[in-house]
Amino acid sequence: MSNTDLLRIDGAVDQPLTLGFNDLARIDARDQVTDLKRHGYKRAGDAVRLAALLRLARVQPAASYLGLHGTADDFHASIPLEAVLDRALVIFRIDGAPLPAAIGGPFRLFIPDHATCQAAEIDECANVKFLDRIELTVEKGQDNRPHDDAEHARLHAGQG
Ligand SMILES: Nc1nc2c(c(=O)[nH]1)N[C@H]1C(S)=C(S)[C@@H](COP(=O)(O)O)O[C@H]1N2
Ligand SMILES: [Mo]
Repeated sequence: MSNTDLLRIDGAVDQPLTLGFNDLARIDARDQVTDLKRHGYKRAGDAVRLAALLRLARVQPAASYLGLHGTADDFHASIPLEAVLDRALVIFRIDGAPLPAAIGGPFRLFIPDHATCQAAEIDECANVKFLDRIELTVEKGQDNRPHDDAEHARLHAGQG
Protein backbone atom coordinates (compact mmCIF):
# COMPACT_ATOMS: atom_id res chain seq x y z
CA MET A 1 0.00 0.00 0.00
CA SER A 2 1.36 3.42 -0.93
CA ASN A 3 0.31 6.71 -2.40
CA THR A 4 1.24 5.43 -5.84
CA ASP A 5 -1.51 2.79 -5.94
CA LEU A 6 -3.96 3.62 -8.67
CA LEU A 7 -7.58 3.00 -9.51
CA ARG A 8 -8.38 2.74 -13.21
CA ILE A 9 -11.85 3.49 -14.58
CA ASP A 10 -12.36 2.37 -18.16
CA GLY A 11 -14.52 0.37 -20.56
CA ALA A 12 -17.70 2.05 -21.79
CA VAL A 13 -16.70 5.55 -20.72
CA ASP A 14 -15.82 8.61 -22.78
CA GLN A 15 -13.02 9.62 -20.43
CA PRO A 16 -10.96 6.74 -19.05
CA LEU A 17 -9.32 7.76 -15.77
CA THR A 18 -6.52 6.68 -13.49
CA LEU A 19 -6.94 8.02 -9.97
CA GLY A 20 -4.73 7.92 -6.90
CA PHE A 21 -5.28 8.63 -3.22
CA ASN A 22 -4.79 12.37 -3.66
CA ASP A 23 -7.23 12.52 -6.57
CA LEU A 24 -9.91 10.85 -4.47
CA ALA A 25 -9.17 13.14 -1.52
CA ARG A 26 -9.70 16.13 -3.83
CA ILE A 27 -13.16 15.06 -5.04
CA ASP A 28 -15.82 17.63 -4.16
CA ALA A 29 -16.85 17.60 -0.50
CA ARG A 30 -20.47 16.78 -1.32
CA ASP A 31 -19.26 13.47 -2.78
CA GLN A 32 -17.12 12.55 0.23
CA VAL A 33 -18.57 10.34 2.94
CA THR A 34 -16.23 10.65 5.88
CA ASP A 35 -16.23 8.32 8.88
CA LEU A 36 -18.51 5.55 7.65
CA LYS A 37 -19.02 4.26 11.19
CA ARG A 38 -20.55 7.58 12.15
CA HIS A 39 -23.06 7.02 9.35
CA GLY A 40 -23.97 3.71 10.93
CA TYR A 41 -22.10 1.52 8.47
CA LYS A 42 -20.16 -1.51 9.59
CA ARG A 43 -17.01 -0.53 7.67
CA ALA A 44 -14.62 2.07 8.97
CA GLY A 45 -12.86 4.82 7.04
CA ASP A 46 -13.63 7.54 4.53
CA ALA A 47 -15.08 7.10 1.07
CA VAL A 48 -16.07 8.90 -2.10
CA ARG A 49 -19.30 8.28 -3.94
CA LEU A 50 -18.89 5.99 -6.93
CA ALA A 51 -21.29 8.24 -8.83
CA ALA A 52 -18.81 11.12 -8.63
CA LEU A 53 -16.05 9.01 -10.16
CA LEU A 54 -18.35 7.79 -12.91
CA ARG A 55 -19.40 11.36 -13.71
CA LEU A 56 -15.73 12.25 -14.18
CA ALA A 57 -15.26 9.25 -16.46
CA ARG A 58 -18.43 10.11 -18.40
CA VAL A 59 -20.09 6.73 -18.51
CA GLN A 60 -21.72 5.92 -21.83
CA PRO A 61 -25.51 5.43 -21.82
CA ALA A 62 -25.18 1.82 -23.00
CA ALA A 63 -23.07 0.82 -19.99
CA SER A 64 -25.26 -1.26 -17.72
CA TYR A 65 -22.78 -3.37 -15.76
CA LEU A 66 -20.23 -2.31 -13.24
CA GLY A 67 -17.13 -4.48 -13.37
CA LEU A 68 -15.10 -4.55 -10.17
CA HIS A 69 -11.63 -6.00 -10.47
CA GLY A 70 -9.28 -6.93 -7.65
CA THR A 71 -6.22 -7.94 -9.62
CA ALA A 72 -4.08 -8.65 -6.55
CA ASP A 73 -5.96 -11.85 -5.73
CA ASP A 74 -7.81 -12.24 -9.04
CA PHE A 75 -11.27 -11.53 -7.59
CA HIS A 76 -13.91 -10.02 -9.86
CA ALA A 77 -17.57 -9.07 -9.75
CA SER A 78 -19.91 -7.67 -12.37
CA ILE A 79 -23.14 -6.18 -11.09
CA PRO A 80 -26.01 -4.13 -12.55
CA LEU A 81 -24.93 -0.50 -12.45
CA GLU A 82 -28.30 1.11 -11.96
CA ALA A 83 -28.99 -0.82 -8.77
CA VAL A 84 -25.92 0.56 -7.00
CA LEU A 85 -25.17 3.86 -8.71
CA ASP A 86 -26.84 6.01 -6.08
CA ARG A 87 -25.29 4.28 -3.06
CA ALA A 88 -21.99 2.55 -3.85
CA LEU A 89 -18.89 4.02 -2.25
CA VAL A 90 -15.16 3.61 -2.72
CA ILE A 91 -13.36 3.51 0.63
CA PHE A 92 -9.85 4.94 0.28
CA ARG A 93 -8.73 6.42 3.58
CA ILE A 94 -8.65 5.65 7.27
CA ASP A 95 -7.15 7.83 10.00
CA GLY A 96 -5.94 10.23 7.31
CA ALA A 97 -3.86 7.59 5.52
CA PRO A 98 -4.48 5.23 2.58
CA LEU A 99 -6.64 2.22 3.44
CA PRO A 100 -4.31 -0.68 4.33
CA ALA A 101 -4.49 -3.98 2.45
CA ALA A 102 -5.43 -5.74 5.69
CA ILE A 103 -8.88 -4.18 5.36
CA GLY A 104 -9.11 -4.33 1.58
CA GLY A 105 -7.12 -1.26 0.62
CA PRO A 106 -5.85 0.76 -1.05
CA PHE A 107 -9.34 0.94 -2.57
CA ARG A 108 -12.39 -1.04 -1.61
CA LEU A 109 -15.91 -0.97 -2.93
CA PHE A 110 -18.63 -0.69 -0.32
CA ILE A 111 -22.30 -1.04 -1.08
CA PRO A 112 -24.41 -0.01 1.91
CA ASP A 113 -27.41 -2.28 2.44
CA HIS A 114 -25.95 -5.15 0.40
CA ALA A 115 -27.63 -8.55 0.63
CA THR A 116 -26.00 -11.39 2.50
CA CYS A 117 -23.49 -13.46 0.54
CA GLN A 118 -25.00 -15.16 -2.52
CA ALA A 119 -28.50 -13.99 -1.66
CA ALA A 120 -28.70 -11.73 -4.67
CA GLU A 121 -26.61 -10.30 -7.45
CA ILE A 122 -25.68 -7.42 -5.18
CA ASP A 123 -24.36 -9.15 -2.11
CA GLU A 124 -21.61 -8.63 0.41
CA CYS A 125 -19.23 -10.56 -1.86
CA ALA A 126 -19.45 -7.68 -4.37
CA ASN A 127 -17.61 -5.42 -1.94
CA VAL A 128 -14.39 -6.01 -3.85
CA LYS A 129 -11.16 -5.42 -1.95
CA PHE A 130 -7.85 -4.33 -3.50
CA LEU A 131 -10.02 -2.70 -6.16
CA ASP A 132 -7.72 -1.49 -8.94
CA ARG A 133 -10.05 -1.34 -11.93
CA ILE A 134 -13.65 -0.33 -12.44
CA GLU A 135 -14.76 -1.43 -15.88
CA LEU A 136 -18.09 -0.35 -17.37
CA THR A 137 -19.59 -2.87 -19.75
CA VAL A 138 -22.74 -3.26 -21.82
CA GLU A 139 -23.16 -6.94 -20.98
CA LYS A 140 -22.32 -8.72 -17.74
CA GLY A 141 -18.57 -9.22 -17.47
CA GLN A 142 -16.07 -11.29 -15.50
CA ASP A 143 -17.43 -12.48 -12.17
CA ASN A 144 -15.82 -15.16 -10.02
CA ARG A 145 -17.65 -14.57 -6.78
CA PRO A 146 -18.31 -17.83 -4.92
CA HIS A 147 -21.40 -19.74 -6.08
CA ASP A 148 -22.13 -21.85 -3.03
CA ASP A 149 -21.39 -22.15 0.67
CA ALA A 150 -18.45 -24.51 0.20
CA GLU A 151 -16.75 -22.23 -2.32
CA HIS A 152 -17.48 -19.29 -0.08
CA ALA A 153 -16.01 -21.01 2.96
CA ARG A 154 -12.88 -21.95 1.01
CA LEU A 155 -12.44 -18.36 -0.12
CA HIS A 156 -12.75 -17.03 3.40
CA ALA A 157 -10.44 -19.69 4.78
CA GLY A 158 -7.79 -18.48 2.35
CA GLN A 159 -8.06 -14.91 3.58
CA GLY A 160 -5.67 -13.68 6.26
N1 LIG B 1 -10.37 -8.82 -3.72
C1 LIG B 1 -11.28 -9.51 -3.01
N2 LIG B 1 -12.38 -8.88 -2.59
C2 LIG B 1 -13.31 -9.58 -1.89
C3 LIG B 1 -13.14 -10.94 -1.59
C4 LIG B 1 -11.96 -11.58 -2.03
O1 LIG B 1 -11.72 -12.76 -1.81
N3 LIG B 1 -11.04 -10.82 -2.74
N4 LIG B 1 -14.13 -11.63 -0.90
C5 LIG B 1 -15.48 -11.06 -0.97
C6 LIG B 1 -16.40 -11.70 -0.07
S1 LIG B 1 -16.95 -13.24 -0.54
C7 LIG B 1 -16.89 -11.08 1.04
S2 LIG B 1 -18.16 -11.77 1.92
C8 LIG B 1 -16.29 -9.81 1.51
C9 LIG B 1 -15.70 -10.02 2.88
O2 LIG B 1 -15.17 -8.85 3.36
P1 LIG B 1 -14.30 -8.84 4.68
O3 LIG B 1 -13.14 -9.79 4.46
O4 LIG B 1 -13.85 -7.45 4.87
O5 LIG B 1 -15.20 -9.29 5.78
O6 LIG B 1 -15.27 -9.30 0.64
C10 LIG B 1 -15.49 -9.55 -0.72
N5 LIG B 1 -14.42 -8.90 -1.46
MO1 LIG C 1 -19.04 -13.27 0.47
